[in-house]
Amino acid sequence: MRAMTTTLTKDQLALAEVTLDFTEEHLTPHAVAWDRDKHFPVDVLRKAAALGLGGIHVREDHGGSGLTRADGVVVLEVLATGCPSIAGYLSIHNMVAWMVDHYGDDAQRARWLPDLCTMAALGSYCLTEPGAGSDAAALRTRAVRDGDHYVLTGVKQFISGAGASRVYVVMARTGGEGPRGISAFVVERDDPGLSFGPDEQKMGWNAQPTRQVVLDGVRIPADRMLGAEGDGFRIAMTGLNGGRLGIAACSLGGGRSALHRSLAHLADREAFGAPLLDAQALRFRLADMATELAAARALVRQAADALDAGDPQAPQLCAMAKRFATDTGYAVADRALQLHGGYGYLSAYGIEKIVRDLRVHQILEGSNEIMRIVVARGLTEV
Ligand code: FAD
Ligand code: 2MC
Repeated sequence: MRAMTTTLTKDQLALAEVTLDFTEEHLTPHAVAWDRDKHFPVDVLRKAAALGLGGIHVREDHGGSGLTRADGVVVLEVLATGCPSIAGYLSIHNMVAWMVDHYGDDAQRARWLPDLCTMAALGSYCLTEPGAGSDAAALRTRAVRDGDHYVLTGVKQFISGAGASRVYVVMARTGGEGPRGISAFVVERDDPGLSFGPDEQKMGWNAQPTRQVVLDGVRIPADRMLGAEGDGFRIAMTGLNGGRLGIAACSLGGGRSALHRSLAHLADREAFGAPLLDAQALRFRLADMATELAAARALVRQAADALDAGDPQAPQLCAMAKRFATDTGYAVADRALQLHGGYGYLSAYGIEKIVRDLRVHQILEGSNEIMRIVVARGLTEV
């Protein structure tokens, strides 16, 4: 899986090499067992952080790597060839770290970034609620000002890393209805009144916890607010632009792994007196899988460049890339399962796990229907 014909820079190729070595040593051999045992390997995440992957887009003064989005999608794609679930969590953690870096003041950056970058502290992103998923601006968690404090009350649903994380970026309502009434806060795991629901039983993404975050009168100092009052929705959405690229890259990695496993399987498996790889119908299928992944990768990189350049069309491009790459990654993984015959259906081969892991990428960080809404709005506003 080392060879990759791309337009990567020399530095990006070196980054991909280092990340692949890490992936092959620390992720790939364990991914099936972590999925089976629902094990969240925090020790391995900290090893990734030692390579600079805990603060990929964080500035260097507090321990970040200061890399671009174009670099980040290379890293996440490679990590996801080993385990999409762990790469997906790393993408979310890095979204949180970037939000603290980008919107935090000096004191906030100094307080949270060093531990986020080493992953001594893990991060979680808390937007979704039981009654507000796609329509995120309808969220009902309230933050009420009380002297020098805010008191937060509400429930956040489906929070990745919840319970294990120490730093929670929570979007809560400080004003009236709609997006402008929302502010962003950092809540810490030890803040009194914070608790967690049970770990959800899921189809995939089993190597990381997904739990409710329950805020029952959590009283935090006013200096926990990120950015200004009323800026929370914009902060949340800006974070998600990069997050959506990360999830898109994870789908590319899962799809790439499924493709390479299929190639190896068809070369090895004999039927009707010849390796299955000799069958043109199957070779054509591999060719289509490779072509579609390459097209998705090009779009992901274009969107990453747009985000790096501050292009006003970047949110739409990130949405296009998320929609297209997550649909493509899933379709490629599903076809890879078929190419494996009955073995694809067995857990030990790792293919059905990739299918299960990639399925949720079409739903989270904005479902693919919501991505179409974002893209279409961009078209009609031009
Ligand atoms: P709904 O909003 O109820 O949507 C149901 C269906 O209707 C979907 O297919 C949707 O696309 C479609 N739909 C909705 N509105 C429209 C429309 N206007 N037009 C067309 N179709 C529409 N959230 C976080 O904040 N932090 C996390 O860390 C996090 N991690 C997650 C991890 C997992 C494993 C999962 C499953 C979810 C996670 N989420 C997280 C939540 C995720 O972002 C939401 O599930 C997602 O945004 C969809 O919201 P919903 O589930 O409420 O679906
Ligand atoms: N980038 C920058 N700004 C954005 C933006 C984006 N991608 N999307 C919206 N905004 C701004 C928008 O410009 C507007 O700003 P202003 O008030 O200055 O005009 C403001 O945010 C409000 O936006 P809208 O008027 O478009 O708000 P609306 O309520 O109509 O819908 C929608 C916005 C549907 C795009 C948004 O609710 C959405 O993205 N929903 C999906 C929710 C989601 O992605 N959840 C993911 C949870 S995290 C997760 O799943 C994980 C695994 C971590």
